[in-house]
Amino acid sequence: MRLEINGAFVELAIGDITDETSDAIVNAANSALAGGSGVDGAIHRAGGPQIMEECRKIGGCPTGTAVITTGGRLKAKYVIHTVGPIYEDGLQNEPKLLANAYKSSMALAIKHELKSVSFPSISTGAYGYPLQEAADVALKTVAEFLLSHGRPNNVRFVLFSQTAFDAYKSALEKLKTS
Ligand code: AR6
Repeated sequence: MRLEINGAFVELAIGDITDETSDAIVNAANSALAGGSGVDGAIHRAGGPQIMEECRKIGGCPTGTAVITTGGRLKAKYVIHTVGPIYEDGLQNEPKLLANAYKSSMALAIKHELKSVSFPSISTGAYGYPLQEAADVALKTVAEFLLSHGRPNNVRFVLFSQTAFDAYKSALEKLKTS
């Protein structure tokens, strides 16, 4: 499923993000860049130790910001590590922090002249962000970014389950009609 925005494409897929061939895949990291479970664990396992070596040198990544490392053994050349908010009650600035995580990642992709970037569903696993709300924030933020920048040319959301795919599909359909 795909939507064109300002000459760029937003695409939804079901799959494992570590198989992506985009220029960069985005990691749902923690602010210590210490590695962990979920997509973070999968990326470090598939990409090998070089990614963690660079993370250690960088040292950390405050919530809502992003940093870039090698993709190590991954097909993707780079990993953009971003940190979404831990969801508490929705009143702790969570939507803004989640939007900032997507914006920072997109800005870093442009800075490095990357044409394609693949995102997981940030904050919706261990960090507990309600899936549909997170999907709405993710797609609205990416659409707004593409409207003003027109790049990166291809933004893919790689969802790990049919449920996640359906939530993002519904968010994409809302965008089409807005
Ligand atoms: N490919 C695509 N999506 C995946 C994959 C994969 N291989 N594996 C899991 N997901 P989470 P968070 C989905 O918990 O909520 C870590 O310990 C998963 O189904 O990975 O941002 C970090 O170190 C879910 O929908 O990230 C942090 O401490 C989504 O990815 C913390 O978890 C995000 O789930 C970050 O939590």
